[in-house]
Amino acid sequence: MSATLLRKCSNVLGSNQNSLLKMTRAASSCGLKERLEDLIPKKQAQIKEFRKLAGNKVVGEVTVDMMYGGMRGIKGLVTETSVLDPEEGIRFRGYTIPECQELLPHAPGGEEPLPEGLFWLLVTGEIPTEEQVKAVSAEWAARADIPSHVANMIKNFPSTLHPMSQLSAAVTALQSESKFAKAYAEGVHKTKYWETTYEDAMDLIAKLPPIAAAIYRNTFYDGHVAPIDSSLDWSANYSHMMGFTDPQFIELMRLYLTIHSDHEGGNVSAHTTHLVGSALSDPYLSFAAGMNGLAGPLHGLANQEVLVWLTKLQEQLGGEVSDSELRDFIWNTLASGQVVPGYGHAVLRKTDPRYTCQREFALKHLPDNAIFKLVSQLYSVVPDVLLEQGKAKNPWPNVDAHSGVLLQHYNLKEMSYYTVMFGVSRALGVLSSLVWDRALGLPLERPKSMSTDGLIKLTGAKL
Ligand code: AMX
Repeated sequence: MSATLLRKCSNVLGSNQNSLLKMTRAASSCGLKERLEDLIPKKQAQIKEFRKLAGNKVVGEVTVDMMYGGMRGIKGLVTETSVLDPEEGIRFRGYTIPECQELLPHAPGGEEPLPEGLFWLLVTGEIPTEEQVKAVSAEWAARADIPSHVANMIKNFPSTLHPMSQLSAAVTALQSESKFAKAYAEGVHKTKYWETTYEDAMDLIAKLPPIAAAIYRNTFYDGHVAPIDSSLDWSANYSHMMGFTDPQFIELMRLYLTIHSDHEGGNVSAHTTHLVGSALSDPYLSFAAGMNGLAGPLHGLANQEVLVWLTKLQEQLGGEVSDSELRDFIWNTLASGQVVPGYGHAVLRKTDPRYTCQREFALKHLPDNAIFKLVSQLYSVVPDVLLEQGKAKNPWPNVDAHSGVLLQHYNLKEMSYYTVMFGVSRALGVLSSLVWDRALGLPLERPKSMSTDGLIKLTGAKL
């Protein structure tokens, strides 16, 4: 550890540093923050130069249908952390999911990537070393304390309050800890915004497992949450706090928390976090807003909806189901004006690679599981029905078609909780983007809207 690094870390800790362990944790954080300090001016200079050269180049067109059609296909956002190709699926900083599985550090004896490594990759664009990833794990464990008002608030929520509402409310209440809000109130210079955004992002990511675990334990069990173990990684701690210690479940969590993290900038949770952050609302408020969007059934809540739908299907049709019975069930869903949850996507036009890697996990670890077999059978039936119906642009499964069955297998049966886990993972993507938003000085987001009358006039349409 260099002298400068140590000095910085001492500053972070202040005068009440009480152990070498604490100092090492702070130093590790400085590693990632220092990397950013190095990268940010380079990116700022690149964008300045690029805008000088190409600032007035046209990158797309906007049609009337796009305006009424949820802005599909309009290129209007810059997001550095990941890009979604309709045919290929997600790339995190240029790396596909299989590449991340191979290249990102694993836990000892494990095969799945540690989400800490994915976070480092999203923030810096670089594959971290094992040491760097261990340092992030230690850092997050060290920052995981939640204030008593948030712990008490969660304890007092009625178990009838949806876990996503609990998450959103708890994160909003955690805003009392925002270093960004404090620095802003004290008049910090705008060039320094990213530094406290980074601190808030690290704190919030660290505190999400204890918050999410408390929501789980309070809503469905006795409220007891195991304490943070500073020797464990983020996913292992989250699993233990929820009450799950099976090493295979913890491996699943590492995969789950990695693949749900980011899906470029336009999806509802990422876009909302970015939009709210653009008003300089702090990372807690921005992320809570993103979680309110993730809680919608067309977005993150689809993982709950899939299980609810599968359960109905099993109740109605029993265990062994023929393809033709499945087809009828799917057609009934469509005829009643509902969507088939877990299928379709606003951008993707092929099977979601996040579905595929979960399927591979299932083939390896639970090939004989009855619901997995049903999910596989649906994979061979649903796309044909959706194609025959001819409405959905993408008849293939998305991430949510598969996640629930894996959780069910390891006894995490409470479907209404599934979107909270998605949310814990999503923090990695949207908060690393928020750090870059402030580092690049992205302004208040404010697209132009028009009325129908104004559009008719503009297009000269004769009605
Ligand atoms: N079942 C039934 N109908 C579907 C469908 C599905 N799975 N997917 C799309 N459609 C319908 C749409 O509802 C729309 O119907 P309309 O013309 O009557 O309004 C039509 O097909 C065209 O839609 P699209 O352009 O293909 O999709 P979209 O971009 O408007 O919406 C999505 C994308 C994901 C909301 C949609 O596919 C859907 O509702 N899927 C089911 C819910 C789901 O799985 N959501 C999770 C997505 C992933 C995530 O964010 N976690």
